[in-house]
Amino acid sequence: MSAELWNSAAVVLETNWSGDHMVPSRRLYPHQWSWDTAFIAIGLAYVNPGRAWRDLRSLFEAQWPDGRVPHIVFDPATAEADYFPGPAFWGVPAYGARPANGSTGIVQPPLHAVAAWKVYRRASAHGAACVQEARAELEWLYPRLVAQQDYLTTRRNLGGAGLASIVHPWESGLDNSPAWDAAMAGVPADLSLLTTYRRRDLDVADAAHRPTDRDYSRYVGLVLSYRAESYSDTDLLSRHDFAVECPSFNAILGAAELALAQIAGVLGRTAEAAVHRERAHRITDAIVARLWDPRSRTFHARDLRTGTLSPARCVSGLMPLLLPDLPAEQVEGVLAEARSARFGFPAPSYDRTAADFDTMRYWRGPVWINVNWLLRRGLLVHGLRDEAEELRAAMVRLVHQHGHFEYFHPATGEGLGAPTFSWTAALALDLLA
Ligand code: 9WN
Repeated sequence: MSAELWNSAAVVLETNWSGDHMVPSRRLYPHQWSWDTAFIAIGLAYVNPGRAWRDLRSLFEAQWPDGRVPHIVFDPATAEADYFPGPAFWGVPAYGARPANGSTGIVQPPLHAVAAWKVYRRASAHGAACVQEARAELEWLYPRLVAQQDYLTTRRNLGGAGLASIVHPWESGLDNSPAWDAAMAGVPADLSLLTTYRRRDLDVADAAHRPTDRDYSRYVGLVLSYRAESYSDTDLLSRHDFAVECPSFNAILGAAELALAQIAGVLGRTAEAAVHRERAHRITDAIVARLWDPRSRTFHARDLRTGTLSPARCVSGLMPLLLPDLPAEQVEGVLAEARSARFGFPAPSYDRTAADFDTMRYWRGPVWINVNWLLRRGLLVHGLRDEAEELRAAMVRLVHQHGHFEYFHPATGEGLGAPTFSWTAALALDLLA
């Protein structure tokens, strides 16, 4: 089974390679996405480390002067009509080394330091030249990764407690998660906006599996609001309708500091390594102080506009397990939540017992491999080897039986969304290795 799965995963990554970057899916997502690039690099490390570095470079070549790494880097060879919202809609000047590429003005979870560290660690399996290349790539990436963290922990520190806020659901990577329902209720839903724009995703995916038009009208409205001030973060809280501290985004932010500490270590930057470890510690403390709910014993998203925690119990609430300093009370709570009837292995994106659990609709129920991969990593961080192995085996079975789909039905395992999806294939390689 594993050779067959390995080969099919390698084929997906070969097919989705576009010269200097990987697309998540040829039809649905024909550009480069930020956190996809991180997951994809983790798999490419096994079959083509040169492309893992190339992909990360292509993304960071589009980094903005303020340090933000855009959530999409557009491919100028792809027509505007092939993805909505495309480069003309975002209206962002092309920054950096690839001037023909536009980008979006929002971000995604900063998993790239974790990915770079994993690609580096794998290099020795490919020989001395590969180790040399990996070290040079780390040198190139390190200051850029630091700038990305600095952007998120300063300009996006909208709540003042040291966590990064997301200002659009797309920034979480968990687009229509119920975690945003309460906060999104305060965002005007102007359905007339969609008469001006055309949802390209509905041409290539089942409408019942995608966010609704109401969601999209809010997504578009939020981009228009951020775009109106050229994506400036100054005074954002007082003039923008969505600002949330997400437990998953911030757990990845903390994990990135720990990966940066490792990277700084191999680059001989000992003093910086200590600073990264200290930052990770502070992020962990802030996540516990601001996002832990002692009644539900899991983490929830905080809406900065109302100061309240979302009542929804989502897979994002399990992600702080990624942090090694997480206190025992929180580790136990999250583990109990993960093992409960609400989740189980592999974990669905939302509480199975919730009245509005939706088996088909994107981040409102289906199983996704990337968040389960992160959950497994969290289990390993806390020495929960049996649980980690159970989850690994469940993920491998799912992908082997149903294919490299974007997401999966949480009861039947049926594949949903894009059928040859890059991060599912890439992470399958890592799960098999
Ligand atoms: C919007 C590319 C991306 C992922 C996200 C996933 C989905 C985009 C969309 O696809 O979002 O960014 O058009 O729905 O939710 O996590 O990065 O794979």
